[in-house]
Amino acid sequence: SHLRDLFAADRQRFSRFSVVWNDWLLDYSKQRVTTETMEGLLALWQAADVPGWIARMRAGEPINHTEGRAALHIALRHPTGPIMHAGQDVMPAVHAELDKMRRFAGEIHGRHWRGATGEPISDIVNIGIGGSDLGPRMATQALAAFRHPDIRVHYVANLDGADLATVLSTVQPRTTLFVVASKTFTTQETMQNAASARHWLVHALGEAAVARHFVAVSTNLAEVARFGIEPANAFAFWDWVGGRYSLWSAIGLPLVLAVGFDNFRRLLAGAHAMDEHFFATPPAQNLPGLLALLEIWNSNFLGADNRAVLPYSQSLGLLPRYLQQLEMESNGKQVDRQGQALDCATAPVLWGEAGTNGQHAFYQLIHQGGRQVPCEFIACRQPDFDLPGHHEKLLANCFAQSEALMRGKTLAETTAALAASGMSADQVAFLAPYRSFPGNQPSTTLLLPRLDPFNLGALLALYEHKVFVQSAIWDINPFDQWGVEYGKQLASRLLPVILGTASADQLDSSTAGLVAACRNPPRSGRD
Ligand code: G6Q
Repeated sequence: SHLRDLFAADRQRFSRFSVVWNDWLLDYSKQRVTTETMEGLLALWQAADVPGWIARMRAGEPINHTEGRAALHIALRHPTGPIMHAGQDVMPAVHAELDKMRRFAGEIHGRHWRGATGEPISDIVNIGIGGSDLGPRMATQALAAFRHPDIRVHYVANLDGADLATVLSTVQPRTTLFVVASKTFTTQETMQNAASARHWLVHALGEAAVARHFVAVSTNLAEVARFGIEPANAFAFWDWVGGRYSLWSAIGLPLVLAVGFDNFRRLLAGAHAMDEHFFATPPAQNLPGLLALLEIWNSNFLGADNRAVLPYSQSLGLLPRYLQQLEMESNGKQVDRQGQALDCATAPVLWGEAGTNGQHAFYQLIHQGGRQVPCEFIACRQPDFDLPGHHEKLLANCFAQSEALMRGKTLAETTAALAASGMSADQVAFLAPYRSFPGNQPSTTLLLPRLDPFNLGALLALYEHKVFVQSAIWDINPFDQWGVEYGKQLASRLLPVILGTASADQLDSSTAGLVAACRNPPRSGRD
């Protein structure tokens, strides 16, 4: 069926296929589903034992079975009451670490923490990559309206020296604090950037300055000490927190410094509110559950191989990048929990960009490219930066796009419209095929009241749980990442060849050719 026909046949379609949670609205009436489809999808919730998986996660069982670890990020935003892991309540340690973050942020914001020359800190540089970068980086931009006025927070991730060098060119050693964020404290990119930053600081202020200008966030406190960061300046988290699920832990420290601890607390409260909703709500009203099931419908049944996330919020501009890691690293798997190859697709390719910018770039393909591109629109009723005349236009663009993608424009409609504009019959016949739109492109729209710490926390927890529901249905482990580990190993193997201390003999001809071309510029045979 075509979505325009489904809407024409049912005046109640919006109320039938939309859900309200607090002051949020999830409208999935523009998805290609019927009541019958939804009944079938909702049955998957029980068939895959999603309630059982939720119970196992909450009980701290090692559901990350390939690494023998629990996945207890929900504990990081749990306010009171025990959460058990290996026979111990983790909550006292969680709260102690939060308290340490609160005190530290108080010292920086109160200008009590001084750099080696006695000046207060004005710039924070977070050095981390992947899960130790994307979450706080995205959230710092998302909460730009809540930024502390005296503190600028920068993020450096890439091994490419251009990343660190450009940030260092904008800050002063005397007033800069580096946060070295790494769960393992062995990641090549982070260790290289941290060593270069340390060198830059020591060159300007001397070795003794390190204690006032470096703090660390890690589960590996022994390595932190070896790097030369004092235990008092180290913030801990635990192996039951996955990298891409770690924003809520001390990995959120740069965000705390950017927006203050009270706002971080509100972020945690929002995530916890979504946890409670997820745990207690039947699938037909369960926001993470619905998003999970609708994507399974689009990818496993309708054959879509991708999903576009389109926030109509400049502040949420990094959300697609963050979700790329959360969704594709978690569920980009093809081996089930029994070690067998899956015979169905899992996480689709996720991409996206803030609206309205994307409209002037890639939306053309979504409208007329002939591919299925399920779209997820995210909008806020109120703006976070209230410049007169902007927000209503932003919302109009967002809703107009989902409407157009749903309806399309038939050849007959286009022909009539062009004829009415006074065009000649020949011109109309020539142009009409180009100016018609197939429509029937599925989309969901999530309308939030406003972008604030509470709603951001709930939004991110929504996606975490959506990924979890899908992993239960696909029967995969969403908490390991052997592809990332593989990349880490491959680069270490090749480095000695690039440095010229190992031979290229064992390499394939392409890799050997690339290495050789870096040493001696290649020449074209025509020279
Ligand atoms: C996240 C991944 C990966 C990880 C980075 C950084 O879930 O495992 O993105 O976060 O490789 O690792 P470290 O925090 O150990 O430096």
